[in-house]
Amino acid sequence: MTKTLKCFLFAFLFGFFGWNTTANGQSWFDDGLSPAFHKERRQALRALMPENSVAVFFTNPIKNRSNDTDFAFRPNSDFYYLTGFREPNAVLVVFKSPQGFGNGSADEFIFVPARDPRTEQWEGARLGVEGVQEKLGLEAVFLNSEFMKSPAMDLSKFAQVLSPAKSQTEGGRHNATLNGMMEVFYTNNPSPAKPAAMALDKMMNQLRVIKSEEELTILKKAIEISGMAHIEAIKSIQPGVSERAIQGVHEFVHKAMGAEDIGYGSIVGAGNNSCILHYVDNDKRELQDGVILMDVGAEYRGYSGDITRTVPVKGVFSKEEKAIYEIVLKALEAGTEACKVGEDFRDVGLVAKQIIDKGLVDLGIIKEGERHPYFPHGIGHHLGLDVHDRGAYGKLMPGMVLTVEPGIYIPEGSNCDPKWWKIGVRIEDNILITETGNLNLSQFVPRTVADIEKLMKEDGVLQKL
Ligand SMILES: [Mn+2]
Repeated sequence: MTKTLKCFLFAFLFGFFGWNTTANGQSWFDDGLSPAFHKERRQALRALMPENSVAVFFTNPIKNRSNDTDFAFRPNSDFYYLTGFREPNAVLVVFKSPQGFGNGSADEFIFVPARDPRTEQWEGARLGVEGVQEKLGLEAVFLNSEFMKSPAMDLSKFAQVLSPAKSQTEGGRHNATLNGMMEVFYTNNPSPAKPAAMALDKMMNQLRVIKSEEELTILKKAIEISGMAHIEAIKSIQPGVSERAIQGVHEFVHKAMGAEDIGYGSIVGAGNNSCILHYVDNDKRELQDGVILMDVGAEYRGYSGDITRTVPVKGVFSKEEKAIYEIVLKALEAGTEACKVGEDFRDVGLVAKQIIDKGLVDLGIIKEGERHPYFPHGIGHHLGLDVHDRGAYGKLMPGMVLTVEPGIYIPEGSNCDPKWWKIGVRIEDNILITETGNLNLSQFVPRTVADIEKLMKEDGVLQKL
């Protein structure tokens, strides 16, 4: 939209309808985590912080997509976890112990954007200072324009200023070059806005790795939606379909069931594309045969599901596809079984790898003891606000939610009989560790050969259009 058009529309809409202050839900979720949850988590963080320290969290930057339009904003997960606030340009400051300011004292400050009719007309309602106090329960709330002016923001008196690694704030490893340039810039042009960077990673890992009942309720909903989408997609697959249409079925079900977003770029790859681990182009059309691998999850109130199913385009597995599939399924079942309190997650990976290695030897795809490239990734990861969630990988504890996702990928040109080429199979479930064992939260999505072939006989939403 051009600036001129924007100005015209603004004048038009503002002139006729005035300023509507009804919140559109962008600022916070009224059915997400509760203010009490966020408050308790800030208290838990405080308990882990060293004496005379302060922790500073910036939410995510806004990323430009094209000319004057931006990517949809998503808050930084740590920031959201501690506050529930979903607007950009915000800073949270958590003190180990209360700090005096004005006539009182507080052990945490939050700095947020000001309310502004012009901006809200375009981008939706903001909470502002009063809104954050009322809806999110934070008490010491200031405008972000006050951040560096506030006398209490002189952080030099603290023994430690904790803040996330700069690369995390700015968007991860793919921004390494940009971040490096910014680092050089900030070194040569010291900015008072940049506190000494010390990673809060370990503390946040410890807090976020165990899910509370309140989080589990939301995470289970995200997984339920993701699973329902898989079932509808599996039913919709038949010869002639495109990867994109199947992606659309997943994301349609997500939206229809109330998910606000996808948890990560949807992966829908058929034939040789099933062998590309993070394939997100999804642009192959007129699928006729082979397998189609779908690694797709919905994001619901910030939490992501992460389910993978691999099914035959024709509705029936070929002999070779079935042979590979059965090995991966066996590895999934053994890996899931091994997910118990006190077990080491790395051992879960070894259990699955041994089954895959033996299966490949039995089929003559590799020789005994041969190193091979057909299972190149880890067995799984923590799942939560981030699809690859925070947390160390060691002994399993109750309240952890992890994925188990073995796979075998044999791309065209591999060093084996060409009859195995273009078969990529991954099966992924979401596992909650309990006191007595585990709960497979994506159990309801069919995964055996028989159950998948049976489900594929049904019509899906694509056939009903
Ligand atoms: Mn995964």
